[in-house]
Amino acid sequence: MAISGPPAFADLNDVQGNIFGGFLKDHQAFMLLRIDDAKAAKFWLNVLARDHVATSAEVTKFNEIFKQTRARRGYEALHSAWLNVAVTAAGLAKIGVAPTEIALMDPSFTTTNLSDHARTLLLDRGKSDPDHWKPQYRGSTIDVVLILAADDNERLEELIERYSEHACNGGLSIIDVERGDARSDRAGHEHFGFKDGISQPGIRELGDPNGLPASQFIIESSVVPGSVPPVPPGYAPQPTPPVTGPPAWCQNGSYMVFRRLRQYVDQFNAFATDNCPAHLTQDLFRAKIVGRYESGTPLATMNGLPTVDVTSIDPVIGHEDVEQTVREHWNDFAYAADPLGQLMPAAAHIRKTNPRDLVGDSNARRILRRGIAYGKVYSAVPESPDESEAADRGLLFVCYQASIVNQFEFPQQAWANPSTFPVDGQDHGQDLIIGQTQDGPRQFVLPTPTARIPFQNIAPFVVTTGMLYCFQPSLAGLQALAAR
Ligand code: N7H
Repeated sequence: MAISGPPAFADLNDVQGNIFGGFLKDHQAFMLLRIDDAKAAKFWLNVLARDHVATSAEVTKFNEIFKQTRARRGYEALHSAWLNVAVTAAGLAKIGVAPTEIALMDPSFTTTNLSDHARTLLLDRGKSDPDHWKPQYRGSTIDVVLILAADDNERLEELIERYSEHACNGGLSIIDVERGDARSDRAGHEHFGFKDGISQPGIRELGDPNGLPASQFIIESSVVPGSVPPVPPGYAPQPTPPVTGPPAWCQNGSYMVFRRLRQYVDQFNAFATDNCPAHLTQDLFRAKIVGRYESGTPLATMNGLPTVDVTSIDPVIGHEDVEQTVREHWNDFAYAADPLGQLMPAAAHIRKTNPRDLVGDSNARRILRRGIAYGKVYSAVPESPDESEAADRGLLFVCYQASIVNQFEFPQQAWANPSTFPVDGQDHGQDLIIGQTQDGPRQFVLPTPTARIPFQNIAPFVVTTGMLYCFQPSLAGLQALAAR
């Protein structure tokens, strides 16, 4: 079999690897670092960019070869480890980027008080209030985030040790290390039990003719001052035009949103059990909340496939023969055929976060999701305390985009949180996975052919315990920053 790589796209050699490649590793670490010595840190950033940072070209090519090799041999023969680096606005200031330059970047990235921003804009309140976040996220001491990824725990531990020393020698100190580990019992599933990472936007430049332009996820061009038109003899020189775009070193970089989201699995299960209407199975009621069954099968008619049987149990579990066909059409659906949400409720998580054909700008809001689970798998009959509901587990939510305001924040703020979205004069409720309200209690409406069943006063199952807005410069961008 011939090994084929992704198509040529010159910038892939400059863009960091997790952005377009996706590390796809079961073990990842986010090292939260503070810059103590700016000069040493710049030297360290330069060394990282030159010798350590994985590029999107490397990661996409590796992922492609990995898949082909696994398909041919039937086992995972190839291994790799990756490193990427991201910087906060505070970190940029510490290495000497002028406030006037930082001010040209995404306005949410440059916010000086992320806690207030999260509280007022994303509605992180109550248990999610920034006052309750892990202490390291409450100040603005985090300057740099190192993202490490490996296939197994031992290799990741080695990387953490190696790069801790590397960072300390480079004038930084370690504030904390967030560990992410894929579920060992159900690969690719998050802690509530659902398969995750199914719907990702395709990228046109990477060979997907229906994909979105790369410029939606990386800063493609920056407008720099200069270019004063030539002045004919005898005329006064023209003033330099104002800078209107991000600084030049932002080119090929991407904004990384990091949200540490704790999941209360027992509360999610209890809500589903206590409220499941008589005409639905548990499986189906849970699927109505997310928009997909645990297996990933959407509650929507996939083009080219018969209508999903929404009266039965998860159609994929126990039906391995249909799995491949269903997988091929997993994202091939729209909502116009189900305007009232009788198949998939309007407030289902995936319908709120990507309303597809329901709104004109849905594609413009899309993000590249790169999160990973953290904590031990929940058990209703725990054999150790870390399997109990009291243990901390959830999702290290990570996404990349060219604009935090227009992409990550917009769907959370305008779609997931308001009960009135989609706008048709009715209340649909919040997205019960991530939706938040001004004053706590949430609601959810389940449309059926005969009635709209409301559920009221629903406490959150997902609680924010920390967050960061970062920028992941390109390799050239890192070197330009280091050279200042
Ligand atoms: Fe979500 N979940 O397990 O219920 N998400 N998500 N998410 N999410 C998706 O299609 C989940 C979170 C999106 O294109 C699936 O890949 C959980 C945040 C978007 O059709 C599942 C948490 C934001 C999509 C989950 C969480 C989003 C999506 C289906 C937190 C952004 C794609 C699998 C603990 C603000 C929608 C898939 C589309 C899918 C879950 C967080 C956004 C199962 C548990 C914070 C855009």
